[in-house]
Parts: sequence; structure tokens; C-alpha cells
Amino acid sequence: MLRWIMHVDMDAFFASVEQLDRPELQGLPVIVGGTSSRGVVSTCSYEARRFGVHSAMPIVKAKQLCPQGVFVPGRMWRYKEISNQIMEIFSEISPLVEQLSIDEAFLDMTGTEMLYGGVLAAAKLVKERIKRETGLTGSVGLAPNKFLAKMASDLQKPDGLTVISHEKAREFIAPLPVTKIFGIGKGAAEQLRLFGVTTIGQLAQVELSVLQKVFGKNAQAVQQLAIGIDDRPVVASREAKSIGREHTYERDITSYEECKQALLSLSGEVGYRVRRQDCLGHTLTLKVKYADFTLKTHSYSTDRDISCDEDIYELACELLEKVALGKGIRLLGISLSNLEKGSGFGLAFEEELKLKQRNAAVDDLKKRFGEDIISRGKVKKDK
Ligand code: TTP
Ligand code: MG
Repeated sequence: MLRWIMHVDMDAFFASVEQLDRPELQGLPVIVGGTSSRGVVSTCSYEARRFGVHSAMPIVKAKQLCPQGVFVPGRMWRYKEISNQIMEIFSEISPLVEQLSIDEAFLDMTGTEMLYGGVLAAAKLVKERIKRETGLTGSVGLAPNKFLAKMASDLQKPDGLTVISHEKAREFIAPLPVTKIFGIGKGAAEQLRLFGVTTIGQLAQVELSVLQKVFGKNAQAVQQLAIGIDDRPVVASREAKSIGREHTYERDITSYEECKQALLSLSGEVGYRVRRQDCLGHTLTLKVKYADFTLKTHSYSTDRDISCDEDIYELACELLEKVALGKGIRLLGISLSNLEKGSGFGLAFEEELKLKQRNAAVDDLKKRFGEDIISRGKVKKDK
């Protein structure tokens, strides 16, 4: 199965949020940062970049370069709010997301082709959802590994979408300057230039002994990158405190039978995500939003290791007993928290072992053919 990694990075993030919230700033050189005379630029809009302003530049210098700039202090709470929103979108697109910073993440898209009709369609969907749900633009890189994906997302900023295919990867990166490789700064680039190496293609072909002079024990890893090879896995973000899924239904749910069917499907989705992140949890939360938008949550904690779809479903159904149907249910959600690492596939009684094997078989199918290939029980019939 072909590996596909997506890297998404928001464009001029803090500055774009300011332009979003204050439309009168659109099209203007907006510079976000400490506004005291000793402050530095956090970031600036692309309009300001034309004047040579960039992140980490002293504000004083930015004022010299761009006196007509609109200087604004940062509003971190607001950036975090939007950051959460985009991370939520990512987690709905891929079960394995690694957040790198406030505005960027890797998504492991391996095995999702069937789900979205190809990885390119998935990349377009991510961009569309970001735009529709936040009003901002992000740039996407799609490639066989993390190194290439991160490089790709940067190549056509802003609002970019760049795909580096498996076949063309090496050829694609060969003409680019060595500084495009993360970690090769001006110093190393200067040293390499003395050996006649300025492009990634040349870096791929130069004697390893030369690279050892510049990169020491990292020489081989650098040369691997130069031929487009990078085996680092996407690692689920450590911050993940809960893993959940929720769904808003087109028609309000009015019976327990329908609720159970919905929970069956949600349990499969949550379980798959929990296991892909090599996690198990101890607290299950059921979220219910009613037709009048009032919200209720019910939780249950246990010492047991919860990671199987069946356990999640069973606990969700127990919690459902506390739920009144009221005027109808608009949204249902299940999340697992109190997480710890480990598959919980250690010691097990025979019956439990069977369950785990069945879950593992389902995960394998989903990984290979996309998450939609199989879902639980009666739910499939409804689709
Ligand atoms: P970046 O993604 O590096 O920059 P950006 O989103 O502003 O612009 P680009 O279109 O090139 O991706 O960083 C994300 C945010 O992190 C940025 O909006 C502000 C903040 N940041 C700082 O506060 N200081 C810094 O030195 C950098 C690089 C970023
Ligand atoms: Mg960015």
C-alpha cells in the first residue's frame, strides 16, 4: 500500500485571523507582534512581506521597511480558538494527526483513497473545509513522506496545493536549493557550496565522506532525504486528551432504537481512531445535542482498558439509558478520555482475545481500503 502524508500549514496565520475579524484590514500590510519598541514581529500578511518584513524581525526594523503597515498586538486566545477548529477538521479527515505547531499538522492519509476518491480529492476537501468553516486559507502538501509533504506545502504558498508523487519525488526535489531541507541553514549551505553542492540533486550524489565533514553522524540521514526517503512515522499528538467523533443528523432522532444504531456506527469510528493512535481509555463520554440546541453530556469511568468497538458501544448504550429523548436529538457524540498508550492487547481471556482479533481485522481492512469499507451491524443498511 502506498504511503501518503499530508502537511497543512495556515497562511500568514495570526495576520490572516486579524484580517478575518477586522475586514477593513484586508488587502493591507498587517504586522502582528509586540508593539513595544523592543518587540519582534510574530508574523505579517503577505502584503507586508512584499516590503521585506518577516517573523522574528524587530518591530523597529519593520516600521522602517513598511511605515504604512498596520501594527497590531496579538490575540493568542483567538488564534488558539481557530487552531482548535482546524485541528478538529484534520481529525475528522484522518485518524492519525500530528500537530506540529499552532497552525500546522501532518495527516497520515495512507489507506484513505477509497474514502475520498483519491488523496488529491482529500487535499481539496481539507482546503475547502478550512475555508468554509474558518474563512481562512491554508496550504497543503501531499507526498510519500513527512519531509516531502512539509516541503510541498511551502512551495506554492499562500492557498497552495502541491502534490509530489512517488514516481517523481526524486526528480522533483533535485533542482531545489539545499536550504529547502529542514535543518540545512545558511552555515551548512555555505560549507556545501565550497564542495560545489548547491542543489538537492547534487547533495544526493556527492561522496558520503564530504557530507560527513559538514553533517557529522547525520550525513547519511541527510543524503537519504536528498533522494526523497524519510521513514519517520506520523505520531499522534501528545496533547490528545480525548478521542471522539460526533455526528449531526439530517433528521432529528426520536427513538432509542435509532440512537443505538447511531452509537454503533460512532463506536466503530472512535474505536478505530483510538487503536490507530495505539491508545486505550478509561472514561467514556456521551454527548447529546437536542433539537433546541441544548447540550447534555454523560460520562462513565472504569478501571478497565477500553479500546474495542464492542466495549465502547456497550458503555455508550448504558449512558444512553440516562438520556431523555425530549423533542428529538440533533447530534450524538462519543469520546474516550483518560487515555494511555498501549493497545491493551496484552493478557486477555479467550473471549476478549477473539474480540481484539476481530477489531484488529477490521482495522486492517479500513487501513487498506478506507474507513468506509466496513461499519458495524445494521447501520450499513441505512446508508
Ligand atoms: P508560520 O506557519 O511559520 O507562519 P505564518 O502562518 O504566519 O505564515 P506562512 O504563510 O509562511 O505559513 O507560523 C505560524 C504562526 O506562529 C504565525 O502566524 C505567528 C506565529 N509565529 C511567531 O509568533 N513567531 C515566529 O517567529 C514564527 C515563525 C511564527
Ligand atoms: Mg503558517
